[in-house]
Amino acid sequence: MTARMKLGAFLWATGHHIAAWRHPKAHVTAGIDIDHYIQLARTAEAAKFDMVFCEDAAGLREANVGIASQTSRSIGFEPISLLSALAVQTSRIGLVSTASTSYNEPYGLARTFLSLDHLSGGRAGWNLVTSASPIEAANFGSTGLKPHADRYERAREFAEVVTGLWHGKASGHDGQSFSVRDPLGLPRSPQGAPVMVQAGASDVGRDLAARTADVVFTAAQTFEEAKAFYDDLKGRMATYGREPDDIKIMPGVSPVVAETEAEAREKHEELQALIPDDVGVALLSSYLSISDLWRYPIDGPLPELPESEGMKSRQALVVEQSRRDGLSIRQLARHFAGARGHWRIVGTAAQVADELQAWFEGGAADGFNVMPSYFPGELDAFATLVVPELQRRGLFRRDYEGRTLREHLGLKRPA
Ligand SMILES: Cc1cc2nc3c(=O)[nH]c(=O)nc-3n(C[C@H](O)[C@@H](O)[C@@H](O)COP(=O)(O)O)c2cc1C
Repeated sequence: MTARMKLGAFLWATGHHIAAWRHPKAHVTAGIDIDHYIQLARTAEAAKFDMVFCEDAAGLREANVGIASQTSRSIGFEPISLLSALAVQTSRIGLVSTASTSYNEPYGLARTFLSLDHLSGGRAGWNLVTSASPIEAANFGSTGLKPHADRYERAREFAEVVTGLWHGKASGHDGQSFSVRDPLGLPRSPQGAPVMVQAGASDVGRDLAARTADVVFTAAQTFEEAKAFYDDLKGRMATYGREPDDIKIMPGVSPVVAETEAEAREKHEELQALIPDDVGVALLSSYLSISDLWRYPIDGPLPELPESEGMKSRQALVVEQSRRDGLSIRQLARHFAGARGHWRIVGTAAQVADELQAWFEGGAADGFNVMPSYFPGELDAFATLVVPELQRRGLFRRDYEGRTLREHLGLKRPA
């Protein structure tokens, strides 16, 4: 049987394009409309996606409230609460939420995700992040963002405690950052343990993924970048006594798809034209971890930057693209605002499927986290145009074979 790609539907209020909320067909208060999310989850489940995926930040995405209020994600539910509601409105699709190791404790988080796993019949996953934003740090004490290495050291111990609790082994943990006495008052998960997802692509982030993750969510702009990341991460697995196939690598992709190429381009141009320059530059600043990018001429090049203590991999991605393509600050801002640093494909279903197939069969991805530009329109377009094309090519399932998220993803059940 041909290998099948994995697909996630990345939910995000009005859409992944930063100006999605200005699109005439977008739903402006989507972030706090449960019916909107139920509709999206059902669309993704009818299309046989492996999972819905939620990001998170326990704080505003942008320090300047005037700018924050002009983005596609100024309001939204806490995602584990949201997924608990979606668990009872769906029956097969996986439910994955981001949660931070910097602003939680492992016992509480292990309990929350294992509860979600039980109440969904074995469909839960945790996307581990260390949280790179100083804005979030300010909501959890006044000491600011912890250094990158310290965040990851805490994350490593955090993951060890959580997986131990899920596997029924970690009571009695007494470590550097955490001390846990009791087991969770819950039986083992219907899928053995919730699925561990990880998003972080720095050197230490990759090591943590190779050690603990079942799935990695990543950002890449080109096949070469994605392939290099894929080979590097799969190559690290042996160090931790794991097989390359024990981890599924899923880059984000934001397709703009239509019946004809001209129509897809027009849709894309329409969205790009809605980005206010100051919003684009603010988003770029956050990826670069500098606060005063607006001081530099917008039609000039990026200034020299110190290495980030925030999200190292995203900073490197932006700098690399600016050098490769010689882009000005304005051009870079527009480019990244479109898909927030992720890969974008504009075209017909066949063109989108060709590109996904090339990454999948070329060994650069095991699947994709699909990031529709605006909801529900672009998720509907992907489900009705691209999914059938992938199915025709034998690249994607026509129906669920299993019931749990682990089964959908083809992951081993932990002992
Ligand atoms: C593809 C991707 C998605 C991410 N999603 C989130 C997120 O939803 N919330 C969050 O706080 N951090 C997110 N992060 C960043 C992590 O919080 C943080 O651990 C960062 O430092 C990891 O990137 P690094 O290993 O490249 O430094 C994401 C990182 C990547 C690469």
